[in-house]
Order: sequence, then C-alpha cells, then structure tokens
Amino acid sequence: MAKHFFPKIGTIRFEGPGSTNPLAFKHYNADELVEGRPIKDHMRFAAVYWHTMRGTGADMFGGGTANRPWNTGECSTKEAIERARAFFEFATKLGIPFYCWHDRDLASHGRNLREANAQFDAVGRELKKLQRDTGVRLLWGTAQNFVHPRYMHGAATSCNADVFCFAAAQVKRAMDWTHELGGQGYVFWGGREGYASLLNTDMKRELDHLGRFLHMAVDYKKKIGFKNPFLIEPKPKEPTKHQYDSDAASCLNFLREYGLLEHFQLNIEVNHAWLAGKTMEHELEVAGAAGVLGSIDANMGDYFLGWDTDQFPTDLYLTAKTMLSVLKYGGFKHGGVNFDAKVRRESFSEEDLFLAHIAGMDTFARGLKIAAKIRADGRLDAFVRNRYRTWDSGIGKKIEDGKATFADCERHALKLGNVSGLESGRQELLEAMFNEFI
Ligand code: XUL
Ligand code: CO
Repeated sequence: MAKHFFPKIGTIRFEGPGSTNPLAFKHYNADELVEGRPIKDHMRFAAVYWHTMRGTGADMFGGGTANRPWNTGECSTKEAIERARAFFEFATKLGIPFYCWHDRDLASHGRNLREANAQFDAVGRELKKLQRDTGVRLLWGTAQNFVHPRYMHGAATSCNADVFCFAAAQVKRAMDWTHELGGQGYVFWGGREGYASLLNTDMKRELDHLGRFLHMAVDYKKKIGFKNPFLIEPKPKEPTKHQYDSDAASCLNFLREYGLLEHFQLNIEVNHAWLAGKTMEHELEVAGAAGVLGSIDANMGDYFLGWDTDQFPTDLYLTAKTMLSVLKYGGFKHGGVNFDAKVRRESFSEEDLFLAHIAGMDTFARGLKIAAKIRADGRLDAFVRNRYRTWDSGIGKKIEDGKATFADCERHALKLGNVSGLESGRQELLEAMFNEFI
C-alpha cells in the first residue's frame, strides 16, 4: 500500500459559513455558481510545489522549523518521487485542481546538468502518472534559474555566456515537461535578471541578451508545438537591487521594444506589486488594459515589512478588488489563482499547510462573491461611466475618435469661456459603498 503523509487528514469539504471546523471550507463551495459559472472554474486554484513541499521555514536568522517528512535531505530520485506522491496526496485531499513547479524543486541539481536532467525526467514520468490517477493538472511550469551558484550574476542576463547556455538548457527541458504534462502555461520569473550595482553592469547588453533568450524560447515553443501562453511575472527587486521585469508597465515596454508582446501575457503577484509600490489592482489594470492579464500569484505581504513575505492571502479587501479586476477582464482562460504563498515559520506542522490553503481559498471565494455582488449592484460601474460622460458625445467623442485638432479644442474652449459643472470624485462615498459588500 502506498505510504500516506497526511494520515490524520481526510478530504476537506465545504461546510458553509456557520462551520467552526478548521479543516473545512466555509466559503469555497466549488460547484456553486457565481455569474453563471462554478466557483472552481472562476478560481482555477493552484498549489505551488516550492513553498509547499520544499519550504523549511528557514530565514536569515535561523534554520528550518517545519515538519516535512518528505524532505530527507537525500537528494535522491527515490526521495524526489516520494515527495511528488506526498504533494498529490495533499492536493487531492484539499480538492485543489492545479499545481505549479520549478524544475529544481521537483528534482535536485545533481553533480552536473546530465544528472539533474536524469532526475527531472524520472520525476516528470511520475508526475504524469500522478496527474492521471488524481485528475490534478499542471497550471504552469518554470525553470529555477536563480538558486544554483552559477546564477550569481543572473541567468539570461549573466555577464558570462556559458551561464546563458545553462539557463537556456534548463528552460528548454522545463518547457518540454510543461508541454508533456499538459501545462496551461509556462512562466518566466527573472530571479536574478537585474543588477546589484550599475558600476559593473552593461544594462543595454543584458537587456539585449534577455530579449534574445525569450526569442529563442518562442522559437522552441513553436518547434515543440506548445500552444499555451508564455507569461512573465514582474517583480521589482529581491534578490537583486533592481530586476528588469520591475512591474507590469515595464514588462510591457520591454516586450514591445524587443518585438515579443504578441507571445507573452503577465502573471501578476500581489507581494511583487506591493514591492513595486503599487497595489495589486493597479497591476491588474495595467495588464488587463493591455489585454495580457494571464494569471495571478496569490499571496500578500506585511504592511510593516518591506520584503517578499509571501503570506497566504487573508485580506478580504485585497481578494475582492483582485476578483473585481479579474471579472472585469473576462476571468481566467489558461491562468488561475496560484498560491505562491508560504506558511509562517511558527506554523510548522503539516496540518498548517492545509489550514493556510483553506484560509486562502475561502478568502478568495468570498472575494469573488463580493466582487460579483458589486457588479450586480451596478452603482460603482454607473458612477465611473457617468464620470466620463462628456466623452460620449460632442467634442469629447470627436477627440476619442481621433477627429479633433488642437485648433478644434481651442475653438471649443473659447466658446465656453470657462469650465463649469465639474463634479466631486466622491472617493469617500465609494469607499463606504465598497464596505457595504464586505
Ligand atoms: C519569487 C516568485 C517565484 C515565481 C516563479 O518571488 O514569485 O516563485 O512565482 O519562479
Ligand atoms: Co510568484
């Protein structure tokens, strides 16, 4: 009989808002319809392999605290396969339909690339079996091009061309396995694609190399027939002082400049937005307005700590605003809500992994329901539409249609003499209105 890693925990079920059972959903009722679509299809929740299976709770001041019986430290193929089984037991009991991985959390670095590839392939074959047996699917895969010391100066943006080749080799194989496992997308997060000091950095050359790298990835995607989206995940800093994919707008600019925009969408992460000095809804609007809102990494930071704490999202305002943007842009197609989140160092038991995901899933399900109610109510939307009504006809429409000149604008202004009829922005009223739904 297969070994069980979570023998004391059964399948997590929906018990409704009245339940006090910590191991039950209070709001995530998978099949309940919101705006005519089951909640599970709106959310497309995913668990991450890295924090969930490989996180130990270590920080700069102390080692790991977490009970993780599947991490024996052996780095063997046998250990890697057992760990994959533990992960699928976890995902299945939680009813989480998707997952995401980095190549090197699935398998070890080995003594060289050949060994790393062999172990990755063995785990990949096991994942294929586990996916078939459980129905849990791959949301996206990615290459971990930042942990190994060879990536100290970056991967695609390293000053060393050999390192670029190692990074390319890793992405190539990670794409192969993403494709083989039916991945819904493939993500690029530039873990060290940036710099610590401009004194030793040729920024233009590094950006050109990153552009080249991504074009090579696009070529390879076509070659293997992988049809699902490529995504870039913006983050402004950490581990580097400045990362080139700083935020949604700078990613869009980079993709445009290098002729890559048609091949990429964005994967927006809450804590990364905050590190960029932006809100999650700002980043979602930038991506959505450009038609590239692909997926989200769900977590949150701490208002008093300035780094990527990757906490589970338990803030209803955050999830409601996030889902309002997601619904506005038509929901997820290939993407989903991926819990790129880790339990606190003090939450060290295996059970905490379940409790944390339940908290995140319930908070997002509530966020979705709140967002849907705000949309059905219609007052917020009507307010915004009404605020811009001078653009619907007359000179406003002429400008929007590209049919007006500066001279037309001047003639219009001279005729008016002064602007009258400016109206209040009513921010406080709208914030209070938002509160009505929380
Ligand atoms: C790091 C981060 C990554 C990406 C995948 O901050 O978010 O885990 O999501 O490489
Ligand atoms: Co992430």
